[in-house]
Amino acid sequence: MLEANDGTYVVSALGGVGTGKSSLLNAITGEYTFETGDGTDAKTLTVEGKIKEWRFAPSQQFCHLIDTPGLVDSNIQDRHSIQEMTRYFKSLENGVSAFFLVFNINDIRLDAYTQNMLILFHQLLGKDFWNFVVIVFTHVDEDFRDDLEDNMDAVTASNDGFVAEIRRIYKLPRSFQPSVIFTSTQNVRSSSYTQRHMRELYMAVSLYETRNNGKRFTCNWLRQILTIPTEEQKSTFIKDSIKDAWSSVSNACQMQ
Ligand SMILES: Nc1nc2c(ncn2[C@@H]2O[C@H](COP(=O)(O)OP(=O)(O)OP(=O)(O)O)[C@@H](O)[C@H]2O)c(=O)[nH]1
Ligand SMILES: [Mg+2]
Repeated sequence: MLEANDGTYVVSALGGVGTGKSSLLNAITGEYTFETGDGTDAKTLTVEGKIKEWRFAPSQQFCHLIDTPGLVDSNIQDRHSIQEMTRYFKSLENGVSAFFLVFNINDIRLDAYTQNMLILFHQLLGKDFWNFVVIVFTHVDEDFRDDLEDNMDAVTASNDGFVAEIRRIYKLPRSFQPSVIFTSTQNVRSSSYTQRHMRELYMAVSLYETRNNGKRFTCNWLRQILTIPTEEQKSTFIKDSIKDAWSSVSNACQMQ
């Protein structure tokens, strides 16, 4: 069993149900590490972390991969999932190198539900969260790549693209230029196309480590949780914060 050390990259996949989070982490490891579903019902139900080698990195690199349940909508189940994620993240001494926000390229609308999900992360984790975000689009399979050109352009369009919209909605500075990776998660062992994208993803994380001067993501909220003496009090505090963040999400929606 591998153990994390200071050089181990810590990465987590976040996003809606069935977008390919578990498949993406599996592609990084080159093996079936996390269970995957069929994209309809939620498959990953708990937060799970594994330390593995980044299989197609240019040099040997270990990574602590954290798979999370897909968020479904603003409801009790999501609150529970976020509570579980918090429990896991607060136990990470070295912080997080990067969060992969995972979307399916066939569904690139920044709909209300996606916006709510992002507002919630923003509220709980703070603005600094965005400095650690890599945006990953799955389902860009090699055979269909040409047909998906329009969708890819719509993501990166500088004025009204997906990334520009995120910048506008969350009032992020122009310097918010996240790495955006378009990939397939399929057949990584045999497909040099998928392998190339896993290297690209690795380079994005490595770039963030350099850009953030080796400082990994943690935030006041997570630090605050660590100082609370008992597990029971921690749990109440986490629940209350999520409730507060959620009500500000609902208020924001009512105002729209
Ligand atoms: N063709 C294709 N299928 C993909 C790709 N990525 C994921 N899938 C399929 O999408 C379905 C859902 O993938 P998962 O990895 O289980 O998605 P998830 O986001 O972990 O889902 P939950 O855990 O339920 O939230 C599976 O059938 C995958 O095989 C991709 O890049 N290309
Ligand atoms: Mg999953």
